[in-house]
Parts: sequence; C-alpha cells; structure tokens
Amino acid sequence: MFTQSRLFLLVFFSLLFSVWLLRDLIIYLTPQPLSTLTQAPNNLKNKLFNLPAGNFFFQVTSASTIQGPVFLEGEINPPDVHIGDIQHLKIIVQSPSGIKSVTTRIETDNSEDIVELTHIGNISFKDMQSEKYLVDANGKLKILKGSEIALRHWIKIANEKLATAFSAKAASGDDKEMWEGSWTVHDTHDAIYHTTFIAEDNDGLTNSLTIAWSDACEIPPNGDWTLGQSGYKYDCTISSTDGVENGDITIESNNLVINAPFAFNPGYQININGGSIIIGTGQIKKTYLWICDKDGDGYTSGSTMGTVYAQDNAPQCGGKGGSGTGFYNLYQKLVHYLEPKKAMALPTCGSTTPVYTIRRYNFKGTNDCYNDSSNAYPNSTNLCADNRGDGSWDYNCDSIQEKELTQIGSCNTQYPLNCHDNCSYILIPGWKDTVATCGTSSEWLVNCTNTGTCITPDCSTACPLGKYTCENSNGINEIKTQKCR
Ligand SMILES: [Ca+2]
Ligand SMILES: [Ca+2]
Ligand SMILES: [Ca+2]
Repeated sequence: MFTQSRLFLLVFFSLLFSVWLLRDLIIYLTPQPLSTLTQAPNNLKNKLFNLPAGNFFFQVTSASTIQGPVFLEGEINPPDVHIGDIQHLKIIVQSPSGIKSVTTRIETDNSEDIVELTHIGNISFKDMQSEKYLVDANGKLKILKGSEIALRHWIKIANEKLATAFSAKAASGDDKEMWEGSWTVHDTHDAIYHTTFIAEDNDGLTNSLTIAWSDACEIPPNGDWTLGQSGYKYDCTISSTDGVENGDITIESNNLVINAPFAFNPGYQININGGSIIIGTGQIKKTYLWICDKDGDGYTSGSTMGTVYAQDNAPQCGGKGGSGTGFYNLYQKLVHYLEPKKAMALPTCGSTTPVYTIRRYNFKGTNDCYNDSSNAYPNSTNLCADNRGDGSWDYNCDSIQEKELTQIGSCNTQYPLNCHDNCSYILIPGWKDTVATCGTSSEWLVNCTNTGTCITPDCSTACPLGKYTCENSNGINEIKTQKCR
C-alpha cells in the first residue's frame, strides 16, 4: 500500500512535466541524414589542429527531426594520438528499436582504420551529464539556464524510474546503450584526422557522427553562417573562440564540434535542421564577439585577426579601452543597437583617437601598417595633407608615399592667326615651379593672363607664321597643399 502511494505520487509529479518531456523525447526519435560529406577540400586540410588534451568527453545536440540511432554522449581518449598509442573510444547511442552495431572509422593521413565497438551495457540518465542545450520542435537551439539544466535532468531521471517501475524491462527506446572499443595508432595525422561513429539500429536505420579535427569552418566575420549544402559543406571543429556576428547559424547537415567558446548575438538564433552539434570542451554563448584594433579601422596590426573575445562587454585591449562601462562601449552598444553598419564612424586624416576594441563584425583585414590612424590601412584610397602621426603619408600601406598632384603648371601660348590680334594662352594647371612634397603648400597655377600682343617686325602684310612673338603670360597662382597616401 505504502509502495503504491509512493508510486502514485511519482506518477502524478512526473505528469506535471510530461508535456515538456514528451517534446524532448520526440526530439530523440527524429530523422537525421547521414553526414554526406566529411572531408574538406585539400586547400582546407592543412590547418593547424588544436586538439584537446587528455580524455575528450562530448555531448551531442542533434536536429529534432532525427530518425534511427541518436548519439548522446561519447569519449575519445586521448584525441591527440601518436604512433603506438592505444586510443579508447566510447559512445552512448539510443534508438527505439535498439542498436545493432556501432563502428568507428578513423581516417588519418595515409590510412583508414575501422574499429568495431562492443555493447558493454546500458546507462542511466543519473550517470550521464546534464544537457545544457535543447533543440525545440522548430529546430531552434535553446541555451538552458542552471535551474533548467538541473530540473530537466531530474525529470529525465524521474521518468526513467517511472518507466522501469511500470515495466520489468524499460521500453527498448529508453535504453541508452554504451558501446566501447580501442585501437592501436599506426599512422600520423598532420593534415587529415577524422573520427566517425556509425550506428545502425535493428530497423536498419543508420546515422553517423563525424568529428573532423580541423578548424577550417570558414565563418565570415559578419552575417549568417550555414553548415551544410547551401553553406560550408564539411564537418568542422571550433577550436578557438569564434561564432557568428549579425546573423543566424543554420546547421543543415554535417557535424560541428564545439571545443572553444562559440557565440551568436542576442536577437539571432541557431537553427538545427539536420546534423548535430557536438559539445566538446567549449560552450555556446549568446553574446558578442570582439577583437583588438587600436584605431578601429577594422584592420589588425598583425598577420591574423588576433584574439577573439566572446563576452557581453568590450574587453581590455592593450591595457586600455573596453571597460564595459566607458563612453565608447555605451556608444558602441547604442549605435550598434540602432544601426549596426554605422557603429564605426571613421574620422579624417592624421592620427585618431584610439578605440582599442571593435566588434568582430567590423573586421576587414590584417596587416594594418599604422594602427594609430583609422585612415591608414591596406588599399586605402584616402589622400591626406596631414601625416599619419608618425611622419609618414603612406595611408594605403604599400610602403610608398604617393603624391596626389605631380603636374607642373604652364600657360601654353596660342599664336594669333592675324597680325595685331592678341595672343591667347591655354592653361595646364599645376605646381608653379616644382612638385610640392607631402604636406607642404606651394603656388599652383590656376589661370593665365591673356593680354599678350602679337609683335612682328612688319605688320604691313599678313602675319606670317613664326614672324611674331607673344609676350609671356603672367600666370595666376593660388596656394595648394600636397596630399599623399
Ligand atoms: Ca587598425
Ligand atoms: Ca590603421
Ligand atoms: Ca602608399
């Protein structure tokens, strides 16, 4: 009797949350096409791998439309292997019909190894990690808060107990099967390294999960990013802080491994229409991305974008700026909120007030030759009378100080056809005597006097060509300043 009342309470309590849970359970029973392309093209293969150290544990967040085997968690120990090492592989996978087999395919530079995993038993939710992300029925990823994570995990455990209490054996679809195996490494992975788990269930449905140990995801600095056929077509791994600014993330297919902070902006979303997000050593954050750029022109001073920060407030760069409460940050936030594209108003010539930090969407390129002026950057078309601030006028970073105006001015004489007619002059505008140097001012010919008179030795007849002279024009000059870049 006592046991029955406890059971009744458990049923009642669980039903309170069953709508939410039912939706979640449906998520586990939805279709996922096989990752169709797992190898990046050759030009993307030679990226530096940033492999996690030690045992690599991961959780899988899949599309809510998946059918057949669903991957939940896994371990690869160690991920960074060398010849002679033994690598252990573990995966927890679930299917309504039960899992028939799990195979791991490891592709390295010169070989591909197939490791058949063994079903070593089933695991309870209480022995699994709490899920931090949820894909809703519309395929939108939700980042769960601390209390939601705990509650959701508790409900899963409660429902699992409930199912067990009502049946001597839980429905096969509830079985979270643990499969394990190992292999001895005998090849290197300088350019290629993929680990693919392939699970087949008792209905013959197959799904795969690929961890491409490569950070070539080709995410643009600004705007939407899609993983799948209409975007980046290969599995990839986030191994340094990255994300999408001013855009949505859509996973159409393939697998994205999160081994570093991965951000998307407030007001945008992650859609998982297919494929999976594999949460490894990183996390997904709804926040902003920032980089350091002292003059704020979008060009970083080195050969790379530099460190990327995923946080709500601008970071400190160069020990300054980005306090999170400073005027610039407030300005950035306000302008960005109102009109993102105009967040960075560029000042004119010369050295500029440093801003130190910019949003990642403003990134335009590398190799800023002078990071103290937002008017000096590679291929700039700005021409300036003031030097950059360091005495140089090389505003377009080609190591040449190109002058805007190099013409010497002149008044070219036009001889009259008839004797006694006035001479005329055609102006070629230009510097009066010599080409002014960058930033200096000098006389610039802007007009010619037109008062010269034809003078011939004998004007009794028609004025024969070459038999007259014209007085020199007195050019009219103004002061002009030489601009350079
Ligand atoms: Ca710059
Ligand atoms: Ca600059
Ligand atoms: Ca130049």
